[in-house]
Amino acid sequence: MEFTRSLSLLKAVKALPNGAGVIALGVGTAGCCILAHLHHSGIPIEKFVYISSDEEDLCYSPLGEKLLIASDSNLSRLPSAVRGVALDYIDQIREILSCSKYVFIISGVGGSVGSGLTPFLVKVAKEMETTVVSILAMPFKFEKHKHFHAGVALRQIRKLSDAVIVIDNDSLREMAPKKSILDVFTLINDKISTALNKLIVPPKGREIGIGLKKFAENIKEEGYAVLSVCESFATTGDVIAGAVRSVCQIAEPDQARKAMLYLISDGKISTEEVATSVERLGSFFGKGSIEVQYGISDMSGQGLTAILLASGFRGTKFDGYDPIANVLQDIEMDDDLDTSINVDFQNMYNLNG
Ligand SMILES: Nc1nc2c(ncn2[C@@H]2O[C@H](COP(=O)(O)OP(=O)(O)OP(=O)(O)O)[C@@H](O)[C@H]2O)c(=O)[nH]1
Ligand SMILES: [Mg+2]
Repeated sequence: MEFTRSLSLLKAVKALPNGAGVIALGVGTAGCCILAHLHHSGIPIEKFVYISSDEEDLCYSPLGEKLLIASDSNLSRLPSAVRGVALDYIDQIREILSCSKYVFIISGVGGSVGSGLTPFLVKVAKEMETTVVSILAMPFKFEKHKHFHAGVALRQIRKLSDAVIVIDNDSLREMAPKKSILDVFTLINDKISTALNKLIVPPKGREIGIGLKKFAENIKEEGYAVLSVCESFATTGDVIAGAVRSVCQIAEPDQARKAMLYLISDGKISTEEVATSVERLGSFFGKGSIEVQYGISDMSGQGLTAILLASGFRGTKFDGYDPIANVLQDIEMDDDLDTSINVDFQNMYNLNG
């Protein structure tokens, strides 16, 4: 057991010396904010890049590269129009992505910037033959006006990316219903950052880990992956049940094909508890037949945290956010991304006339 663990650690380190070749892009307000948390966590990623149409989004961290996709304030802010403006920045985007092996693209969908730029960035990254993992925070239930753009963007991003991790802001919000929305975002972003850190970073010290290679292999398949994080001072069983409940609110458990469970313990989790938890998860998802990768670290005095990433879901509850795609099922009207460009017909007319 010890030997196998050391061997996988060795492979992960070999594949990823100090995160070389790994790039993380934060897109729009939510994406830049989540990226700043991740950046601050010290995760070994070679390049952090903040991209938005709004300058203030680029200031969440004093570090990292920044790309402002500046558009005229008189122009439409529809996602397709933001994408149209981004066409002028394609050389800079290719330069950012050059030499990348893995690209994490993080955004909140539903607004114009994340929904507009994320599918475009995924498309450019895939043309450069890198592995693209998109990590998407979905709008709250009450943000109904954002659901359509979120649904369309989610479908486009799923089609283009190697893997898509969906995060339900609502399920994480339920942990602190009385807090202000900005405090809730800080809490959620912290949880996302801890979860990615634990799942991706090779294990060190008193840890059993998963590492980037296994992480990518596990989620790189058809369908969606769903991330949930549950914290509690109760038992291991309770904290895992909380994480499982959050996943089941979003997707059908029978459809899951793989799962990763990471437990941050208070130093008191027994081998028996770990074995039971992993076995229960395996029998709960995917009609009782899925493979569960697991990781553990000890942080005394912190209570218990269960990070669960289940993958292989053919759909999620967010499919309903794009009713047109639901009606058309698998029929694609246009394979390419809808992109609006601004043409000044008045000036064209004057030039010709
Ligand atoms: N997890 C998380 N979600 C956020 C955060 N900020 C906003 N969101 C959610 O992400 C979705 C997209 O919002 P924004 O990121 O603000 O939108 P945008 O891409 O900047 O686009 P615009 O609204 O046009 O500026 C919304 O539904 C928000 O609820 C954040 O810091 N963390
Ligand atoms: Mg914004």
